[in-house]
Amino acid sequence: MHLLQFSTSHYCRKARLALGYKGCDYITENLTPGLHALRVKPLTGLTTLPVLLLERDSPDPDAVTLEAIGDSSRILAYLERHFPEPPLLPDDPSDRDRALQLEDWLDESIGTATRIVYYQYRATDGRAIDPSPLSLAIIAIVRQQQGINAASAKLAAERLDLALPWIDDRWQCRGFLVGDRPSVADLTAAALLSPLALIPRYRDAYPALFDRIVEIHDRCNEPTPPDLGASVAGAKA
Ligand SMILES: N[C@@H](CCC(=O)N[C@@H](CS)C(=O)NCC(=O)O)C(=O)O
Repeated sequence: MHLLQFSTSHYCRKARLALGYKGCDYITENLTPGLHALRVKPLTGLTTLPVLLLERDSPDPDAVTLEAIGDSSRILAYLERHFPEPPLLPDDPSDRDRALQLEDWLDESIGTATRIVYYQYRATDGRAIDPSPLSLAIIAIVRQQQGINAASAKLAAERLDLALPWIDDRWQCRGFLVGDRPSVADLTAAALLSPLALIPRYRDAYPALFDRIVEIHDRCNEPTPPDLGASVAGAKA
């Protein structure tokens, strides 16, 4: 399998966590933001990454047919169907529905809120993290494309302030967001919240949550993001 990704995207991280959890062999190909659409749109009709490419048998033995799966949740659903062990969905049907609902909420609300808060921070208090012209230009382009400003960041931070105590409490008290083993909900939260480790306000308020994110990365054989490793180690010191 072949994963088309942006190396720093938290949605691509989600796909890698699932591939690692299932023990799949795969290679990654990093695309260049902006130019990526030329490659991706003909494959999926979307411009977003991640995209998983699968080789399919073709009637012509010299040709290879590619199937493209766009969207991280569809990639996880594909993996669950074709690599059922270890499972990423609970056995209990109502827990299973709940895990999929949580995955959708995390994707559509919390993942985007994280992105908004993260890029607002990088453009303001966190500007010194990488003041190179290239980095600042990329941050400016993302903020412009996504309509990120002080007002949208305030709204996004309010969404995170509702979500994070619940996720933190659930992980600390029960170990998992739903059911009694890791599910799509846990992997999605671990991937989509990881950029917040760079922001002292979140790192200081939720040390156990970031420890849990590191544990989930370990379980999925996915390297911990450098910011997260440094943050958690720093918080523990
Ligand atoms: N719901 C999508 C969201 C993916 C997403 O927003 N990807 C961003 C990178 S973090 C992207 O590809 N942006 C480029 C674009 O929209 O053209 C998923 O879960 O895969």
